[in-house]
Amino acid sequence: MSVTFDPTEHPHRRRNPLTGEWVLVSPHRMKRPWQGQTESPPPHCLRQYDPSCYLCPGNERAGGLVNPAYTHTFVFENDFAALRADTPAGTSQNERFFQSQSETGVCRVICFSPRHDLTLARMAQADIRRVVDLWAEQVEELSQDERLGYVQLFENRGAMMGSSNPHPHGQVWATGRMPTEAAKEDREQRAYFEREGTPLLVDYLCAELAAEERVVVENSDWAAVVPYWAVWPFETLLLPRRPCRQMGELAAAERDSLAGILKRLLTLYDNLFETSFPYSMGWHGMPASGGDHAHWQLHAHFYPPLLRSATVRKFMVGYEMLATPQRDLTAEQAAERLRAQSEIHYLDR
Ligand code: H2U
Ligand code: ZN
Repeated sequence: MSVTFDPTEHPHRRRNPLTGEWVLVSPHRMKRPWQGQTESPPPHCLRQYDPSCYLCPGNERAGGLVNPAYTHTFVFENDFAALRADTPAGTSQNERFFQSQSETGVCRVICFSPRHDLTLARMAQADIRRVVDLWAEQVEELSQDERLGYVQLFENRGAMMGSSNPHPHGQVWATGRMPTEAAKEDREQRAYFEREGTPLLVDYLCAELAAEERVVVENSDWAAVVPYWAVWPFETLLLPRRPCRQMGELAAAERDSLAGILKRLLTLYDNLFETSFPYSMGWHGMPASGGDHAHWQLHAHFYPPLLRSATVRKFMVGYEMLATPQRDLTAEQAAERLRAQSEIHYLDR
């Protein structure tokens, strides 16, 4: 006897329309026991100023330069930059097995606050707004440089995600060529736009707002959803409601409401396991050069590794590395868990 397919019960796969890739969802599997590795939670009670921190105001960095006594945000060229603006052009594209292309670029570090002990979640909304402005400025400035084709803003938050320092900071890397993830999204968004005449993610957000079940937070300009095709347990996608290709196109009111929704989303994250929630996040927007990019819709991805608690993370190993990403908790369940959290930060209660 065959039973009918029920995506809340039965294993299935879901397609990510931004990349064309699939994720395997196994909803029946959440109760499996865990006797593997647990992580140490991040330290509580950091000092507001740490004399040994290379990002705190007035301190010396590894390269010997001294940070100014900055009072809000601060950007500097990465002292150990992975890319250089003066890399000579060259390729070995005729090689069958040993292809290489020179890559030009710029790497900067962005301090979000002079306060060593804060995170974006715990900063005042007006101070998060300054970070939004700085992100937009960096993208605008680097996009002017004709050697640069794509500007990637990101933040590694927490030691679990490889962040080198708890001081609130992110990075910007700009490259001559489109990086892998942006290139996939460019391809899929372009194909959708050519077919439908509207940006993929504008239509997608309309569908999510109508469905409601994966929406985590929303305001007049923005919404965050656990995307239907999420791979990480509590992954979210943050989207503007109106068509907007890049951060520089955001009006003042949209920057304020972005700061507001970021604070709310990150507070839900921290409250979920009552820990400073680790994640890698980053912005994807239209490339820096060539064409009107009407198919592009600005968005931020949040990829947090935690699965069950502050100390049990999801490992992307085995089947994920060799076959396809897999998840147990469904996107709908994850969104419901996040929505159920208080919007008051657990450290402020
Ligand atoms: P994380 O975002 O992974 O924490 O990286 C911080 C960056 O800061 C890292 O790329 C740079 C590192 O190269 N850095 C400096 O530029 N100067 C320093 O004094 C230490 C770290
Ligand atoms: Zn610091």
